[in-house]
Amino acid sequence: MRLFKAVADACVVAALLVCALFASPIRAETLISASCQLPARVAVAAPDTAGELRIFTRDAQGHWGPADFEHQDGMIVLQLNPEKTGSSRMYFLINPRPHIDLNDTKPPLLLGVKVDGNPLPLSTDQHIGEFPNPPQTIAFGVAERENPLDLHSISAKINNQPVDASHMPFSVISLRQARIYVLTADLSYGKHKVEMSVSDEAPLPNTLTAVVRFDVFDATNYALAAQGATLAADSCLSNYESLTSLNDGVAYPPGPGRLNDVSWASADSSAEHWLEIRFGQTRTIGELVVFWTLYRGRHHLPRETDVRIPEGEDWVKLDAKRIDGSGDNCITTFKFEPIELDRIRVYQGARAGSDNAPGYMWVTEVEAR
Ligand SMILES: [Ca+2]
Ligand SMILES: [Ca+2]
Repeated sequence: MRLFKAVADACVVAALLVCALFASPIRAETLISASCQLPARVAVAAPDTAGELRIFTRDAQGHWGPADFEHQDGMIVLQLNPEKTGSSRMYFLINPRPHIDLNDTKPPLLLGVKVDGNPLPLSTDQHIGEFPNPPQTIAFGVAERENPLDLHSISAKINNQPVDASHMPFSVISLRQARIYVLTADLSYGKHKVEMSVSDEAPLPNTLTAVVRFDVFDATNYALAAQGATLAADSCLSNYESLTSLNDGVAYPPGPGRLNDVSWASADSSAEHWLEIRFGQTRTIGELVVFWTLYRGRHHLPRETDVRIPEGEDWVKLDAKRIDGSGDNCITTFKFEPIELDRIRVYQGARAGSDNAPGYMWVTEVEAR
């Protein structure tokens, strides 16, 4: 009995809230949603327009049909019947526009995707490759069969950040067809994800989302996996066995975490540590850049580090100028006379890591050019 009263009270509160929201007369198409677990009645002010009042509600199968209501003294009284609709969440649509297909459950269609004018396969989520320069524009052709497109719903994100309207122009071909452009020319090196969304004008909108992914790489950086390079290391700290994040072009990974998805750490030991870049072919190299890991404000820049090249079975130190970054640039740049080679190593001296972690080497990215 106590439970019954609590639920009944909740229904009354819901009803009062709906009434408060619609104290002024309804003029245009209006969607009302109400939550109630027991039969109840909700009164809302009636539209002040003349003509027939049309009110629809959704049944348990999601179909819209005429709603039970009374119209008197300028008020509409709606019957909330959760048993009949099969859900505690009920929807009422008052005076829908005549051309709207209420039972539309399909999102707009993707008609085509183009990158800088070149058509791509028709897919709502695709990786389109690696580029030395970012694309200028990604264009999405969209069409809606059942209802008009809701042009106010058009949105885009680049790397999960909302795109400003000035970088997302669109052209309207008809009420049901549009071309939406996302401008991507300003992107830097690394992995990118461009996401576009658009909805239809169904009472409960259906949304199309299309995603295009690509990588932008520095064409002068021969250490990149995209350039055919692979990596090797003397050892790995537990759970840091993968080296793939060290030559993926992302030198400044987002977020505070520095796990193996964005960095590699050697074993914590008293040995020298090294990371080897295997170019896969002979390259002319005169600069090696190491992005050491910066974690929770602590730099893991080693006290001793050098570059070595193969000589027979040995690795010999290269006469290189070492330039360390400052501030948040936890970087060492080695500069030397350009030399032809197919592999090169960066070493960290024995127990010569950072002051707070001398036994291991911790790197986020390497570049060679
Ligand atoms: Ca639709
Ligand atoms: Ca990286």
